[in-house]
Amino acid sequence: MRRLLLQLQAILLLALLLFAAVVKAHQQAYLLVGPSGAGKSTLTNLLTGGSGASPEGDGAHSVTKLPVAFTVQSPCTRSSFCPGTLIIDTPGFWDTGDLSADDIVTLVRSELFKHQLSSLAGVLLVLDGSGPRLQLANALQSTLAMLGPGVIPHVTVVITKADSVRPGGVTADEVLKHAQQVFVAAGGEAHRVVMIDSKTRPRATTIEALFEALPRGGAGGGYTLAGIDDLARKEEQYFADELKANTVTRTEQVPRVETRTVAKTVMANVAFTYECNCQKVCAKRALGICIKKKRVCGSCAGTRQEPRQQSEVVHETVYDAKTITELVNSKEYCRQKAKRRVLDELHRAVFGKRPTTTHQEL
Ligand SMILES: Nc1nc2c(ncn2[C@@H]2O[C@H](COP(=O)(O)OP(=O)(O)OP(=O)(O)O)[C@@H](O)[C@H]2O)c(=O)[nH]1
Ligand SMILES: [Mg+2]
Repeated sequence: MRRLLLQLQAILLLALLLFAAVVKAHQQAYLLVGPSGAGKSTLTNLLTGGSGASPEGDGAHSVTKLPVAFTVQSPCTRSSFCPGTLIIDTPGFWDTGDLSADDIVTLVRSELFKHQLSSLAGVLLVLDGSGPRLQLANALQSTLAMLGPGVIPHVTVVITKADSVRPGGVTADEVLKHAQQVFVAAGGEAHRVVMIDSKTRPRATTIEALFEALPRGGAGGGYTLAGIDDLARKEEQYFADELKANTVTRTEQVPRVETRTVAKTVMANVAFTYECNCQKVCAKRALGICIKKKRVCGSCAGTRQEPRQQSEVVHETVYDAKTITELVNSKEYCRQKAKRRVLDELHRAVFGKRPTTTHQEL
């Protein structure tokens, strides 16, 4: 019975470890960039399965004001994201309000840091395929300026609104072909350009088409944003600071039993003999007269008290001063505080002294 229980425990542990590994494997992030009104937020909602989670606009006004990460909720299939995947929505390239491209990257770093990720599995450059001009070349330039020159292999160009009627009778295929040419000229691969329709096609079909064109951001395959490793280093430094600040030292008297041998003087009864009952008896006679006497005594035994040296084992309670070092708050608390400090620093770097009332919390 005991053995069976142990086996069950081992199986349960293995299953938990497997589950943790699977969840960890799905912890990856995709960044959506592109001009305002292109359909980034619509796509974010489609991918995460959280309809309306990221507010969508009417295409005429810029809506998304800050980069925000959303987590995929829907169950995964062979060709879709799994729960835990992060989709980071961003403001439109040329309509970022008060934020510079650097600010946006700082906030994207902050989102990745919050979710303990150090790289992007892919970047989705979202463009409106219904307009008179795709502006892919410009958008690619902005993407490179924002994320760095090494990002191209990690970019997937997503052309939205495949369903819309284009001016001048241009077909969706022509838009796609043109985009592939521009992307290949910029160093990209043609199969990483995809045209989707988030509105009228079934969600599964759209995700499947998109999924085919995405780079797989598996182990070591992602794009690491410059400066992201510094955040982890900073967190470790702040964690060490917090541990120090939360450590107190006090002295405690700890009792201990000490055993030792001591010399002791005790009075003991000691036996002794002494002369007793002494009398004079005749030792020599001459002519009946005693001419010499001698003293004759008996022997008597007695006891008397005499001092003696004795060793004795004594047990004594003594107190030692012990220095005790302990944390006033848990390690987890220190870790959270260190993370918070890093995030606050990023927040300050972006918003500085500007009023932050309109900004969402980092
Ligand atoms: N017909 C059609 N409309 C779409 C598609 N994708 C997005 N839209 C519409 O395009 C408009 C703009 O979409 P958003 O998702 O808000 O665009 P955005 O890129 O997030 O815009 P900003 O937040 O301003 O940067 C909305 O009215 C969407 O409904 C699509 O595939 N087909
Ligand atoms: Mg948006």
